[in-house]
Amino acid sequence: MHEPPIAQVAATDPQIAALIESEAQRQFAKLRMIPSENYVSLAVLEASGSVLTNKYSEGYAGRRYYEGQQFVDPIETIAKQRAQELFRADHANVQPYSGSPANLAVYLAFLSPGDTVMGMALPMGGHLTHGWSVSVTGKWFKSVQYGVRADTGRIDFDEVRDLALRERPKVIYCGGTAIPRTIDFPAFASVASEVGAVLVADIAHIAGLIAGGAHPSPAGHAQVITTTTHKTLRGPRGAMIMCDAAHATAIDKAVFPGLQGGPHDHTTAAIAVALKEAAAPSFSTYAHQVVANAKALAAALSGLGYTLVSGGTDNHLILMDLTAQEIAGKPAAKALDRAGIEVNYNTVPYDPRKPFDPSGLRIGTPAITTRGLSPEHMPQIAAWMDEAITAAKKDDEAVIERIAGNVRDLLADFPMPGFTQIA
Ligand code: DSN
Repeated sequence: MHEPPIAQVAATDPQIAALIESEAQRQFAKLRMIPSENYVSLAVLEASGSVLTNKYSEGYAGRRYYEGQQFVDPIETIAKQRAQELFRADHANVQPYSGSPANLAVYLAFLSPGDTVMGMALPMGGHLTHGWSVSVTGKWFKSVQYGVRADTGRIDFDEVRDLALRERPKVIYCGGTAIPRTIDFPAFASVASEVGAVLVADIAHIAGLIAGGAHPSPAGHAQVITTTTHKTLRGPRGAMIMCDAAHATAIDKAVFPGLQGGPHDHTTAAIAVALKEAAAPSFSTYAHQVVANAKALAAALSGLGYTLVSGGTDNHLILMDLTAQEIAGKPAAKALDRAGIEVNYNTVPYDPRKPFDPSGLRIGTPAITTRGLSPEHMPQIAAWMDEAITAAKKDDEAVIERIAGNVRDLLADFPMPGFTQIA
């Protein structure tokens, strides 16, 4: 049974209602370990499913192009203020629809087509919108990309500095989607200041860890901070841009009217709720537990002989390199999914295989931490992962099915917000 009940969807559209129910059941029964996913609270679910979806609000609080903003204006102002306080920023814009539009707004604010941007290459752990070749950010701008060292799996700041001095980018991005180590914001700030670039910290993956004090903050180092709101931060699907006062007008103009029309007010309200939750002491406990779980899982996987990029993790994610195994990332991820353990296949740095059939697995602990799992559960999860990968190599579906049952039994005792199991 889904909670809150979706009786109206069931009456109007039983087909979609049944699919939503099945997805809720799936989310309850699986170890969801895709590092960019989580479970939002019922409060966040309620706000994002509210009547605010009926409203148009182009513009900003007090300067809208539509009437009827008596309640939307304070909602957006509260969301902005909470973001500014939590991330210690002069200014926040909470309107970007998601992470890619947030990053595009940064390009619009500070670059013209053909200008140079520097970011981490996607296969090294960066993001599409940090200048990767297939993205508009790599097609319309001159993009120069840094990576990690093959021997350490970590960023080499001599390389970053040399590249910046040679290419003189106007914008430098730090952060990404598959970086298992702490991001050294002061080191990036020093390079950016040497070449006069705007430093943008994309903290989408680690925003919740930063809010909870489990990762250093880019505040005071990056002039601009972009983030999604739905990963470790545990809010609705959305994004924010935070910046210093000097860049506020450029960012606001770029988001609206530069790139977007009306903001999604229901999302804004849900972001406000999530930010309130993220400022509570219990969120700091969650953030530290996410990291403790990832470290415990990394230690257990290493102990079983698996190679981890950079040798381990400082944050919420683990990048497992299967190049030495007789199985690639994709079949391993599919077998794990059948075993009730949901991860995603991913490139590893210097991957000899193609991006759609890469050598790695990306594994994260935010969602299982929200469910209440703790470091003592991690050796068992690592053992199941190992068993499932070994079984996949031998086409042993019986083992995989047995693990899925074990996972279901374990998770039955850990509640999921938005779902009540009724026998
Ligand atoms: N697709 C997101 C992730 O999974 O990391 C980043 O945009």
